[in-house]
Amino acid sequence: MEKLIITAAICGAEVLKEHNPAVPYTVEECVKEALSAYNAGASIIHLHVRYDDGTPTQDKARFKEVIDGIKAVCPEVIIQPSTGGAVGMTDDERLQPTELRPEMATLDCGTLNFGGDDIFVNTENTIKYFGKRMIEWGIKPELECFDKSMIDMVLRLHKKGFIETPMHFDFVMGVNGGIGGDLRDFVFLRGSIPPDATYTVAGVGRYEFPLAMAAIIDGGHVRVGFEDNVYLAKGVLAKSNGELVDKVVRMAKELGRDIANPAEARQILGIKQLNG
Ligand code: KMH
Ligand code: ZN
Repeated sequence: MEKLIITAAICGAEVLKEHNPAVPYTVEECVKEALSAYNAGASIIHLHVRYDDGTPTQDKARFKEVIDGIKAVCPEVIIQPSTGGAVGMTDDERLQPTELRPEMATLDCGTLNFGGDDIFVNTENTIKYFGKRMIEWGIKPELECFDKSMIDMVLRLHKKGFIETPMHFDFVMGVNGGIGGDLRDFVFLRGSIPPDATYTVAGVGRYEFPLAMAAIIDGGHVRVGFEDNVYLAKGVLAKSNGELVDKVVRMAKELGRDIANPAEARQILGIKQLNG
């Protein structure tokens, strides 16, 4: 079976130190968390950035500071900035980190309720705009799908030339407003992507490790990290993103699945252009 790519979503835009004091805000904290995840076996860092007080930002300069810091300590890791940012940001605000020409970036593939009164807006035109930018600039999109309808959107926009193959999906499962995180939901999404596509699964909260297990068995890939879940086990806060990655590595080892390093991850995902 293909080696397992582990993505660490180290920070997110919504999770706070109140949820887990190890959630990183400062540049130094982000670098430390990225390094802990990389040392544990992550080959991709999915990156949001914050100001020092925890406020999420898509500011290009802040991204550059954090990316430079991460590259100084683990130069080979793949850095995947978010273009989702936080609810309420404009398209151009969200796209700022793509100006740094990263190898990868997320591309959110539909609109959904996002807890309480929030709506995470990704209109068809937004997705086309982001998709076109990523093709032009040689950035591999991670196609974030929070529901089955978003996979259908991807397949339609691929036919229209806004998304290229080979496609790499991220099933984000268990967000209030998106698809749930049960095994039947996973099987439904997994069976809805083209045979030559790759995927990673990001289970939110209590779904993180059961869905990781399903993807390990299925030959898919796994995302973990504070953005999705702050617990190592029920009632036990993770001390670092590295602890969450390490748990996935242990699960994979038990099941006989080897872990991909960043060079192997690039090969599996068909990342040709070493941007950034
Ligand atoms: N923070 C969410 C509203 C992404 O990174 O592209 C969006 C998000 C998706 O986290
Ligand atoms: Zn994100």
